[in-house]
Amino acid sequence: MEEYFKNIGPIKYEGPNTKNLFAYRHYDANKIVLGKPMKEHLKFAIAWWHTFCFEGTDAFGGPSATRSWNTSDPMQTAKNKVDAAFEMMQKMGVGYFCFHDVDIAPPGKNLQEFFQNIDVITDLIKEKMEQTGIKLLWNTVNLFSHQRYTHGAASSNYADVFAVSAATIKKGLEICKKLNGQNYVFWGGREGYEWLPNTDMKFEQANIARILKMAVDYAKEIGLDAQMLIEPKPKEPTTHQYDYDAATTMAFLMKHNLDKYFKLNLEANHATLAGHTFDHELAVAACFGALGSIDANNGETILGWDTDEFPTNALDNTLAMYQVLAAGGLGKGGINFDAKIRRTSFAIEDLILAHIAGMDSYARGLIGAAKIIEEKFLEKIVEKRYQSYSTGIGKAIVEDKENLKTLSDYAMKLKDVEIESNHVEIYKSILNDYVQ
Ligand code: XUL
Ligand code: CO
Repeated sequence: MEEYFKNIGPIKYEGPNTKNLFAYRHYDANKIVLGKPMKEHLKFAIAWWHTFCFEGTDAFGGPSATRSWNTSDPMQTAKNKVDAAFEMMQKMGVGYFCFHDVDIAPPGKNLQEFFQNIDVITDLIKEKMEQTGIKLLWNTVNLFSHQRYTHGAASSNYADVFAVSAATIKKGLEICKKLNGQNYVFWGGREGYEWLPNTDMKFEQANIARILKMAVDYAKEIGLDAQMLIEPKPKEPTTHQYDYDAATTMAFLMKHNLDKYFKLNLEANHATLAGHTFDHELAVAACFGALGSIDANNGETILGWDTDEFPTNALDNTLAMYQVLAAGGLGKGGINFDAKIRRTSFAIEDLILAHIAGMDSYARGLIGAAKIIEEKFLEKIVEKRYQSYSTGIGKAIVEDKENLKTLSDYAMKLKDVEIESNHVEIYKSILNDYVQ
């Protein structure tokens, strides 16, 4: 078997002072943080598409990277990618992976051939999983790249496209069951509109809900107990994606009585595209008890679009991990690097270095967030801000003992309403002390 990441690894923790680029400086898998090892807080996953399929292309140019797993035979290439993936994950000590159906197997001439190819490759993946103990964090199906999905998948104006989408999701759920996936993801690729005046939005959303119900029913039928996840995104590729952000997606799920079956897979770059910070999206999901999993990356705010960079902003990651810890963790979810190397980082070792960068940055985030929690830095600020609700009239309000008439009587008798400053600048400055 060919070695793809030659002379590299195993990648070990060497601490922040190491000069070795091929070492973890902050991610120390077995170090106990808030009572459990880092590797359990940070269930990192490698994304097949960005790591083994992406070759550095952008809108202005073709591949910048050459990968030796590529051959003229698509099935051989797919098999080589399995070897490369497990070699990389083992060398890095990464315990999970994620993929779309199209990432792992060639399309063949028709759906039948595609599904056969998937069966062959998933046999191979299953074997490797058994040998290594590496797990499938989630899989999904790509219902957006093929020409047939030009007008959407479940939201397409063509019933045959809806049917092919259903068949593909059925296969996706079967793959998840076969590989014991912890989660199953729906990202609404082209489920949105290009131009509102030619779109029946209510009809399209009802059809998306229909296919999700079918998926829930089929998962039950085959005994799949993976957590179902929806991944919000506000735009790209459509002008307006229906699953705009966490709040919009929860409203959609609740309207269609699907909220008990789904949690959210939140992606940092999607949050910023929606005009939110990433921790905002995590907090919204947590409010609904729907914080499922993370697609870790960074957007480039100057460019604006979905650049899917590796996450290296320690403050952002600290605030994100704070939300995760405050919500009690991610359950079956994990931290999938939905991130790709820059076009200029075309060397094979960049795949490893970029993941080290992302893992170290999240480890910094975890350590900083744990310190915030241990020292109750933010908890104390929040507690103080809302203290008027812990006694007197405030307590009565949150205990639902008041109404507009009783509050009106109370308010009329008030001489002065006193409020205090937030002192936000100094607390923002002190927060920097927690960033590792
Ligand atoms: C697209 C995106 C997808 C999903 C899975 O922006 O994030 O890769 O994570 O389909
Ligand atoms: Co994503």
